Amino acid sequence: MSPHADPLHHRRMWWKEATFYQIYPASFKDSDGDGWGDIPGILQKIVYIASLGVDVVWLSPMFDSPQIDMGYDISDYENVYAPYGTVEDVEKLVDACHKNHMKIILDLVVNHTSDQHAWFKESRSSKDNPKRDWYFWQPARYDEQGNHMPPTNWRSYFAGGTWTWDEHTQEYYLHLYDKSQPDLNWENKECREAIYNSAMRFWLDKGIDGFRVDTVNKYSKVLPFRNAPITDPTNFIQPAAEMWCNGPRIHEFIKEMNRDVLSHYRTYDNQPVVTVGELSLCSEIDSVIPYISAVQRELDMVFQFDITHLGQGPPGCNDKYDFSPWKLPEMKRIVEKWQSYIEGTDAWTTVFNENHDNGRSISRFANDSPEWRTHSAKMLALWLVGQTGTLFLYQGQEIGMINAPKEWDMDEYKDVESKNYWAEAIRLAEDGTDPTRKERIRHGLQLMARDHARLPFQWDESTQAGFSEGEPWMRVHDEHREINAAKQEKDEGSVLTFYKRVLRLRKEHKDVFVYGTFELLDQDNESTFVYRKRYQEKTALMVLNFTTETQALPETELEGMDLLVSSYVKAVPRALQPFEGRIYINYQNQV
Ligand code: TEU
Repeated sequence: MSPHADPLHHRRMWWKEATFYQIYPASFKDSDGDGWGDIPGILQKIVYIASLGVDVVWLSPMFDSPQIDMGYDISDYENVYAPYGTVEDVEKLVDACHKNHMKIILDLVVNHTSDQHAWFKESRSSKDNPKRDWYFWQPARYDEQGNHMPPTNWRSYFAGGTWTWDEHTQEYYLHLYDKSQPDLNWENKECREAIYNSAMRFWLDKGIDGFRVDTVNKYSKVLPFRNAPITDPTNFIQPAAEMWCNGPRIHEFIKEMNRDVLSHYRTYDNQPVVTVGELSLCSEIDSVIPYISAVQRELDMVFQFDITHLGQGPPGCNDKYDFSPWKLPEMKRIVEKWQSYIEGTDAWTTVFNENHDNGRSISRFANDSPEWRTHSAKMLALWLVGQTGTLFLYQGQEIGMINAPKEWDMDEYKDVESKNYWAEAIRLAEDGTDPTRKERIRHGLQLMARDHARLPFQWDESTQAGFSEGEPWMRVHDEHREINAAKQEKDEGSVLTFYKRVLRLRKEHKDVFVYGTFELLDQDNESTFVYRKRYQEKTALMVLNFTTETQALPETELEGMDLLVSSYVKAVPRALQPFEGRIYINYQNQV
């Protein structure tokens, strides 16, 4: 056997080979003209989704919610946000996915609820309410003047502190995100049981095939609560991730969730249900593996976010949107790390570069100008499909959607995080703490704000891009007449046609693309990204040009290899054209 025989010792599983497609319900398709996407809208597009060649739909939260954080603030797990439809509509969607040979997973958002959830309303009603302990309540501390102070100095994700004072019962409650998103207390067994019943079993019983598990590493907090060390002397609030990320009981909680709930369910075609956890602020391989090592029976896989943090300030600090320019070798190091870390383990990895929490990949990682954006989209498609792990695409990626135009006013940004960072920037600039902050944060938001991914899907060239007959909740991209699905469906050279083709190729050669070992070949090159994949005797070479200039091909690596696909209609000998991507493959001794 060659040294590359069965390199990963990985059992083949349906979810490893599947391509997932994330749908953000607010922005996909509005069927009734109220300006909000909805479930019947998704149903209208089910044939389109299936035609992409994806295997699983991941539906972002469609639960009842006041929408302070776009549905990640849930007020009732067992109901659907009325503008999106009804529970019956979701049942129809589950059915339609299955009839079209796709599975469907929902978002499981159980680190926190909305403050409008009945559980929190009860909890906040009195100190002796039976659900008081389902959330984290703490008495105030007092400063020398006798003013009440929050129990700790922690900074929350969306700018601001993690504690909000409740007048009624004279205590603070904890929220890692917005003040409308109080954290559930997983230490309380009754609370965990309620979560399992309401957020999980309710939907699993309706036939869903698994979950994307929101903020999966934050349920266990370091107790008793204490201050985070002061790393930002200009502020009272301090980055405090170590107080809630990968906390002392986290693995116990996830194991319980798996053992008591998930392990009792199968997919519609009688396979194990799937989980993919959102593992933020976790860059140490040794801390990631325990969540996904198969013998641990926790999660099947996780999203690790080093790639989407490229160019951002340290996560959890007030610098997230203070853009720092990066060079290609940095990106390559990240990809190499998270491609190869599962080798020799029983864990599994994921491949993605977009989701609803990030700017569009073309705008961030390549070039979104009219001249280069189509080439950029196709090159990035090859960057993705060659990589080992489960592939996740985000709606609109397949037609090369790009960030909102730079000319847009900050008022067009609707996201709570963008708004809070922008308000903070204005405050810190105007009080003289950081005079250039506004310009820097505006630039960062133009590149990386979560809003960019939330623009309405561009279906066609009509006034609202075919998204809605009414006024969309978020402005439609000015370029929608150029970038839209209808136009691309008819065009052999479009990003959409290319995506369909390369997703098929990924399946045809899944041994080397999905399961192969990864080797980076040009670490220090700032213009090209060349990586090799191997599976037993089979070899593939991905050659990607990240510049607007022609680049040389790595000729010696190409010996004995055949061109499988180029992102240009016509690949020229000996040179990679601007933003061209190619895949070469060695068919000899094919397995
Ligand atoms: O995000 C969790 C999270 O902590 C970050 O990884 C994420 O990047 C976020 O944008 C904070 O900057 C999840 C959801 O994906 C996000 O949309 C929600 O806002 C958040 O949870 C709270 O539920």
